[in-house]
Amino acid sequence: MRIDAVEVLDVAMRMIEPFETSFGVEQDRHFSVVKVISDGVSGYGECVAMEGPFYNEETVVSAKDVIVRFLVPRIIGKEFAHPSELEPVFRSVRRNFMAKSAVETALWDLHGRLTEQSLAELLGGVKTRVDVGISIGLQPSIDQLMVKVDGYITQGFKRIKIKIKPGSDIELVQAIRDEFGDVPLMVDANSAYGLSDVELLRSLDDFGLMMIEQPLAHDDIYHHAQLAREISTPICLDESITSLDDLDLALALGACSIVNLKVPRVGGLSASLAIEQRCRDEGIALWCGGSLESGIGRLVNLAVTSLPGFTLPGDTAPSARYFHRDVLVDPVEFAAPGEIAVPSRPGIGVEVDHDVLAGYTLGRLRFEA
Ligand code: OSB
Ligand code: MG
Repeated sequence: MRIDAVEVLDVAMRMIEPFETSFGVEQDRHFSVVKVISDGVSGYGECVAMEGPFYNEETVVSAKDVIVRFLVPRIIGKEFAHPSELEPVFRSVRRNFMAKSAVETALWDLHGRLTEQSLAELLGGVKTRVDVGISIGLQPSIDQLMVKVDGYITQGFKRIKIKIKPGSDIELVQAIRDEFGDVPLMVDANSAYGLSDVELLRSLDDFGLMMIEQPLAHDDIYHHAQLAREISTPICLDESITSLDDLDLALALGACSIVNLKVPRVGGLSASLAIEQRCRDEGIALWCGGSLESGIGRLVNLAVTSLPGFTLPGDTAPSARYFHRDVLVDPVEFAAPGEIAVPSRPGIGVEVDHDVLAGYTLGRLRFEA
């Protein structure tokens, strides 16, 4: 495929409700959609960078700058036989994984559409349906959290994840256990604790949690390994794993027994394939995280989850959990309670609804070869 043109759209979508974590609140999703065009066929990719540099170092604006000034010039007018050829092309740009992923996943979608293969097929996916969990943001009160948990259990989500932070942790878990018994439950701290909180973190051991996600700092694999020896709740790393090298370090040190893979956090699907393979080889449990995506990024997550290494339910909820109207012709929905069918049509598998996307689009840059 020769990249004839690239468009970078500024898109704004308001979520149905705010999503609060230990690092902040997000309700208005503002993001770049990258459209790569070859032979009149378009592939789409979504940039999931948040408004501020709090989950990782990227922002909506910084990622767009990297895409427009450093990534688009590396692909425009160029010929690629396969999206895996992008890795060496982008290597000289350090990190900026979400920016790279937006372009890289657009190329995978384009390649799938041009060769009439689904993304899942291209990746080597084996599942036709995937199990889905829910990630619930911090709530204004425990009562409101209980209402949410009740609703999501009723809808059939296969596991419940709640966000925690110092001052909002043990009592939330206790309340859920009291009210909902042994429902599959996990917590995500988004780096809100330190090693000095080991006593508190150890008190979570009594609740039979599936895992605690990213308790310590994003760049602190070493102390996660120390913490893993002090508590019995399995540790899952999210922010700390930005590459296969990070994963190898974490595994060598014993810092985690479970991995949350987010395609954008590691720079795209080639890196995701390598991480999935390593987790499989090492017998490490793996699941697909989410970044409050629109349908474009959501379909990528579903495709990658069809790989055999993804052994636990992911944060890949249906479109309606986030948006009243997604940007796809057919929104992502449950095929059965807690299960989503992996799209089998070419590329990401569902057509982008151009009118709906245009309605959310604030501006557009177009680059021609
Ligand atoms: O840590 O997994 C996280 C959302 C934004 C930033 C970080 C995280 C999250 C989520 C939401 O947990 C997952 C989703 O439903 O998309
Ligand atoms: Mg997380």
